Amino acid sequence: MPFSGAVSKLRSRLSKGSAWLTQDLLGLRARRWDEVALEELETHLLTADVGVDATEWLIERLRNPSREEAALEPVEALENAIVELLRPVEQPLELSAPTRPFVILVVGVNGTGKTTSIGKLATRCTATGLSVMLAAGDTFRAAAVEQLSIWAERCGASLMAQESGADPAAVVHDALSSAKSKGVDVLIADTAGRLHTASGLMDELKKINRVIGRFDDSAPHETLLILDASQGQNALAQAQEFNKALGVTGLVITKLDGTAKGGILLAVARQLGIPVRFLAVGEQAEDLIPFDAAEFAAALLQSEDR
Ligand SMILES: Nc1nc2c(ncn2[C@@H]2O[C@H](COP(=O)(O)OP(=O)(O)OP(=O)(O)O)[C@@H](O)[C@H]2O)c(=O)[nH]1
Ligand SMILES: [Mg+2]
Repeated sequence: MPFSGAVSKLRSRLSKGSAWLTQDLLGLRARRWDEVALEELETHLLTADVGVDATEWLIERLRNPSREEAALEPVEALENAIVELLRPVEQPLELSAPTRPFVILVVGVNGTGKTTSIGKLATRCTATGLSVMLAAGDTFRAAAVEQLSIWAERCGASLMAQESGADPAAVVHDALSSAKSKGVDVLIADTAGRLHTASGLMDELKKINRVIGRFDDSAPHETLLILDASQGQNALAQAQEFNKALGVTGLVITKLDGTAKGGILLAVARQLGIPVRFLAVGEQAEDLIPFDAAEFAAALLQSEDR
């Protein structure tokens, strides 16, 4: 099984990036959640990108535990609360659509890991027997097509690309038309990185969206925003703007193997409520892990397998 051992991998990768709660909470492990400990926790959460909303929610949850929760060890009670907070955004990506292909439009700011995540996702799809086409909608960077074609070749996906500088909406249109005629199962469209504050570039994405919608009014079936966890609270601002412009239906949180504090997931869950489809913990195909709230909480707190 190429994708087994996700929990232990997540755990070891997060700890490589000195998992925020593991480190920060070691000193709290033996205590009760009294006001002093809660205050200390609050500071840790705020400095770990958790954000004010999610932090307040967690602190309130621990301050007013149910009877069963009050009997738990402090870290266990925190883990429970984190799972409860994250559960609503644990919604796996189901590749089912009324028509074929299932269309995934991938967006995000520069360098967050869009193209790499597409490669990993395509690999997952082809490994389960689905036919995949990649559309090179990043016509801005010449190297982008090359990068995508390496992934396509490696996993057996087909690739639709045009010369650099071409209209990305036209690339996606041609790819859709080809995918439809060939009966391809999944079409994944890459796009150039862009700042969420650049309105002209956001309009370009809306145009791609319209072109896809004209082809198939149920598409795109997934608008996937790629967020770099190491960008902390800025990732939240990105999500808000992309969501406003396009209606984001799923998130991939990348680079959780780096120096990221990981708390951004809690902020995203509390403030946006957009489904988190995958976590990325490295550059290889197998480093894309379907999001599981309990696994993530356990990995963060480095607790034992349950
Ligand atoms: N450590 C680590 N590196 C990652 C991860 N995801 C992507 N990268 C690396 O981050 C860099 C940027 O990734 P790309 O996939 O090119 O990002 P992009 O969003 O397509 O970038 P642009 O197209 O330039 O906007 C590359 O060096 C990737 O290998 C991850 O989960 N962990
Ligand atoms: Mg790219």
